[in-house]
This record gives sequence, C-alpha cells and structure tokens, in this order.
Amino acid sequence: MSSVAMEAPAVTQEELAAYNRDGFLIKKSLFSREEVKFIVDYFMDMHARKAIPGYTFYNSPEEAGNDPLKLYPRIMHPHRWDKPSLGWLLDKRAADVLRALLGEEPVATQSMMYFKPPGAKGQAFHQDNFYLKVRPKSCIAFWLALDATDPDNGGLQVCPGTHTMDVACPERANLEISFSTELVRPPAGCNPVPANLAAGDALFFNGSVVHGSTPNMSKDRWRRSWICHYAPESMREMAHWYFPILDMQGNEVQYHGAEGGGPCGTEAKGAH
Ligand SMILES: O=C(O)CCC(=O)C(=O)O
Repeated sequence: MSSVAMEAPAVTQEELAAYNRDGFLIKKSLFSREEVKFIVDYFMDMHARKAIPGYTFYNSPEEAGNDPLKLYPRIMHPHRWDKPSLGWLLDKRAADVLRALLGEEPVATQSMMYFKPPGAKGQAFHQDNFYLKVRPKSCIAFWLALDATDPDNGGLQVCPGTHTMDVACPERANLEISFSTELVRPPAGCNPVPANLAAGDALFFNGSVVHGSTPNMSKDRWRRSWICHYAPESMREMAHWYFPILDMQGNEVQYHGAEGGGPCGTEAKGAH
C-alpha cells in the first residue's frame, strides 16, 4: 500500500484566525540560524566593502556626527541589483505564508535591510498603507529577525486589531527618537505589544497595523532585520515609488501607479 506524505500547511487554521483577529502573525524559526547568520554576514560584508549603490559612507563616527544610523542606514530595495536579495524577497517559505494570509497570490514590491546598531533611532508608529497606497485591500509585511529582538534593542511593537483602522493622517514624529517624520498614535484602548523574536523568527503584518520601534537602547546588541512588503495580486494600484512590482517567480507585473491625494494629500512620496 502506498502512502502519500501530507505537507504541513504554511499557516494553520488557528494561525489564520489569529491573523484575522490581530492583524499580525509570528512564525517561529521560519529561517534557520545558519541562514540568518549567512544573511547577516552577507550584508555586513557588503557594507564593509562599500558595495551599496547610492549609499553615503563615512570614514569615522565623528564624520557621521556620531549618528549610528548615518553609519549604517537602511539598504533600500537591494533586490533590484543584488541576486541573493531577490531570492530572499521571493523566498518560498515567506510566499507560502503570504499566500495563506492573503487568500490569494502575493506580488512583491519592496525589500529593505535594517542594521539598527546600538544607539540608532527607531521608527515612530505608522501604517505601511500610508506609504504604499495599495488599493483596494492592503499591503502586507514580512519582517525577519536577524538578531534576537526585544524593546531594549529597539524591537518592533505592534498594535493588535488596528488592521481594521482606516489609514490615519499622521502627526509630526519626535525626531530625537525617530528617523521617520510621521507619527500615528496607537488608538485609545490599544496597547502596543513588543514582538520579541529570536533570530530566524518572522513577523507578518497587515499594512494598516499601527507599528513602530523605539531607539536601540542597548550598549552592544544590534537589531538587524530583513523587511519586505507585498500586495495581493488582485490590487488595482499602488504608489509608483515601489515599482517595478514582481510576481513570486520574479517576473515584472504591470499595475496602475496611485497618484498623490489620499486622506491627507501628502503620502505620495513613498519615503518608507
Ligand atoms: O523595523 C523597524 O524598526 C521599523 C520597520 C517598519 O516599521 C517598516 O518597515 O514598516
């Protein structure tokens, strides 16, 4: 008698229900420790070789005004010029989770490498849909911890249930603690929860979820993360800044570029 091995689903019914209730889901150990070490070493080496297009490199902390974020800014969209980064954006495990959470095929729009060394500022609470302007429905984030994260080293915090919120018009953030200028305060009654992750754990969250991070207050713990954004294939439009948009095989897909306007009239630039 032959038996067919059943593959475990990428997302269980319980996980899907939790995602639909809270707007986010943590998948433990999505990547192995070895893979994560490889990714960390890969980007640290890229930085050490000054091999990042469009990046400003400083020769000393003093030259960078003693700002750790100036020494190690985010790498934006590395998948556009770096093959391994494209592979991590289109990773099959992430794609399977995204497909299950969206209930349809995802398309890939953005990759980012965050270094967040000790002392680096955080990113004020915000909603990704403010920047990506995915319509209709929502974008979704894949946030892979490359180091263990908690509030001490500026780990991400999420407001459960805010995925049902409209996109809010932001206030001005406190630039002493945030590198980004927009702030969406967690709504009344919503207590942000820290996503305490081990290296290799992945957080997936809906683009309307209010989320952000405080500065890395630790003395010596980096908080590196690999962050990608996707949208449902059935979307009608999204902000131009995120083009070209790729299917999960890496082929370019055509969409309409959303114009400025939106609820606040200011979210056209996509500096996210
Ligand atoms: O990782 C962080 O500290 C902030 C990242 C974030 O909120 C985002 O990319 O939308």
